[in-house]
Amino acid sequence: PWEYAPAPESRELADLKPNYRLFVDGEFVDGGGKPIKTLNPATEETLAEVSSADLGDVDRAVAAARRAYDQVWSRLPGTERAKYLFRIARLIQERGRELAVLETLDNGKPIKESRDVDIPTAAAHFFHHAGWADKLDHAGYGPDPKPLGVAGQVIPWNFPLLMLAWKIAPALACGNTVVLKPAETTPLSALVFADLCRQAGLPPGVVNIVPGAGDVGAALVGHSDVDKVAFTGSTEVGKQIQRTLAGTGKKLTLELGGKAANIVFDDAPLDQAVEGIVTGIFFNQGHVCCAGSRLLVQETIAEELLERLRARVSTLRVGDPLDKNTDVGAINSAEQLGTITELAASGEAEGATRWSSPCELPERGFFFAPTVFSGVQQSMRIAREEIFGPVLSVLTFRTPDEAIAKANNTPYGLSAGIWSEKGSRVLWAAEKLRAGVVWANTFNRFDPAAPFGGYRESGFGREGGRAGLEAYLDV
Ligand code: TXE
Repeated sequence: PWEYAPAPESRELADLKPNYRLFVDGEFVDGGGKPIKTLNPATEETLAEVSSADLGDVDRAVAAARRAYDQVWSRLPGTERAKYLFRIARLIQERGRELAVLETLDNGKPIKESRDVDIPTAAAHFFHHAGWADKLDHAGYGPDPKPLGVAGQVIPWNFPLLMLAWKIAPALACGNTVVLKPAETTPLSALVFADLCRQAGLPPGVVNIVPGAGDVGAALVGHSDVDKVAFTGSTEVGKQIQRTLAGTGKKLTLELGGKAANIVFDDAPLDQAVEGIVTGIFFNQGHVCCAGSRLLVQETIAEELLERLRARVSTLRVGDPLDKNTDVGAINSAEQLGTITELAASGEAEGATRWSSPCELPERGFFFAPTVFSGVQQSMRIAREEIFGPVLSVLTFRTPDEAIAKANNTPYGLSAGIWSEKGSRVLWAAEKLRAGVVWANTFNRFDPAAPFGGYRESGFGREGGRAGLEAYLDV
């Protein structure tokens, strides 16, 4: 819904290079950590060398956030905070092309996705929360609902700018200040965002960005002067953070992995379902926590659906992420490519039938052909573990009850999809599915007004909507 304004001519990507440093107290500064080399995963070339934080830098960033909280941000009326959020949202739009290209270079995602999904949805998130900032007093929380203080936020590499927006927009809207650590393989758009905060005239210290590896994240979330922790990433690290924070009284939200079921009933509109299945698993190379990675299809239509699915997947263009026609880009890192390769091999070894798109993969860069496994059993690793890549596991069911039982047979519970023309069946299934988000006859749709978050090992707390605000307020 948000239109692009042309990027200012003067802001060539090269001009930004000097700013690939930490952003602390409104300034770009060199960090004490070992610099991070970030690659273009589509070419394996070094994109930029980014200064990394050490523990002293984390201290300085948290202190700056505390000062900004005490002296400026928590004292500003909501109407004033709203203006800053609006300005940031507009600047994301104005610098949308620059951000989209940078995101695609650093992450490997197709430019049509960064251009049409990541960047506009990030802007939408700031617009939405700008709208909340001056209405919190009237939202039924009582007068003057209190912000929590300094938020320590750690984000992953799959949607670098969008995850930043999900974290920073509600925090600022409610009057908190922020120290955010981007993922080590995708730090660049967060630093352009920092530049954009300066451009917006945001008071120094309200937003601080500290690139670094997991040790920097651990130092940040464990810091004694951080009041609220928000983490998106692996279930393993999420559990570790939960253990670290036990007994500290800090507020915590975790958005972790998933193994979503995408359920196709025999009365589903099949062509529409095929599109939804493709979006569900091949969007962003499957690097999506809510990806529809388990397709559950009713036995009577399984053969026909699979045939149509394979034909459709064969048409996906895999390759250069900067090409506007590319559907599936590069895997973000050699490490992630290794994980996907290993899990796919386990699927074959455990007896599932492997089919891969006949596409030609580029010689350089980290690429993986879109792959569909059929004949998958619930006990197989590819049915249980998060692959986080363009690999779909297809299981079948006979009755609706069996579909629900299989869908819920996972320690995760982030999302699910239902394909059926029958409204009563959709409502019945949505109620039975243990998942934070249930899509019906669509998949992977995001809206800042809709709360997003998991059940069980997918984490707790919500981002977006009113529930997302409450994670940053004492009500
Ligand atoms: O995640 P990590 P990784 C899943 C996905 C993927 C797997 C591993 O299955 O294959 O996790 O990915 C920071 N304290 N998801 O290794 O390590 C780290 O620097 C504090 C699903 O990239 O969890 C980065 O900024 N922070 C997921 C962030 O945590 C720590 C998205 C995520 O990295 C830390 C990503 C520590 N001890 C991966 N250790 C989703 N829910 O969307 C690392 N970090």
